Amino acid sequence: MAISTVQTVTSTFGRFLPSKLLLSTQGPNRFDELVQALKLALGPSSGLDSDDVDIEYLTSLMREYGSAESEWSRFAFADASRGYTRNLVDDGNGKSNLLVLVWTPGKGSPIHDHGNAHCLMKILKGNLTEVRYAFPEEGREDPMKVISRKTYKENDQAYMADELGVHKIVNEGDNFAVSLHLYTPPNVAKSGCNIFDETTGKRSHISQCGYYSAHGVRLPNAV
Ligand code: 2CO
Ligand code: FE2
Repeated sequence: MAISTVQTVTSTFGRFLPSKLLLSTQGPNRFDELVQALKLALGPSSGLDSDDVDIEYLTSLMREYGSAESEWSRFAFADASRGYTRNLVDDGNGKSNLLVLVWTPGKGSPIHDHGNAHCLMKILKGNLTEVRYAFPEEGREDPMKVISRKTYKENDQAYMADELGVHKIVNEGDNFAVSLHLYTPPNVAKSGCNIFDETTGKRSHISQCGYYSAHGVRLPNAV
């Protein structure tokens, strides 16, 4: 992108970014600023999974962002043949996975866990319903127990982790919905996750939770 005019801005996230940013005439993209702020908050690459991330601070950064579709639409690939698409935005110096998920109307995810990682979710567009279940005991065959059901709207935020159970997300609306998810550490990207059968609680391990696109580019043979 040509930078024809140089502007100086101090953004909302300015204290975490260099105080002067060079921006195109199109003005600041606050989504890109959020991505950079999250990356900075996670710290430099250490080659190790960090357990000492400040989830409250990451949550506050995501909360400060007010969704503007033009800012994130380049990551949002829709595919009505799937429940949802997983689109990689950033890997946070190897410390996280930041994904834009695009949810097909009337469809959703299987019930799944989060690989012992933190999951921060923010709605960018539309409404999404989360159904939480108690984490099923391994070896038992029982119908899964619903512990909560909540519908989130644009700019709402949620936190999920295995200690809170497992969940599925469903788009009950008539239009595609979009959400932003930060996972840290990136355990699921490395080792997959478990999905669960609602009627028996039986788990199956999914080793490849792949991406439909990465950094705004559609991946051929996406899983
Ligand atoms: N965890 C699911 C995934 O990454 C999406 S549901 O929200 O956590 O595919
Ligand atoms: Fe999830």
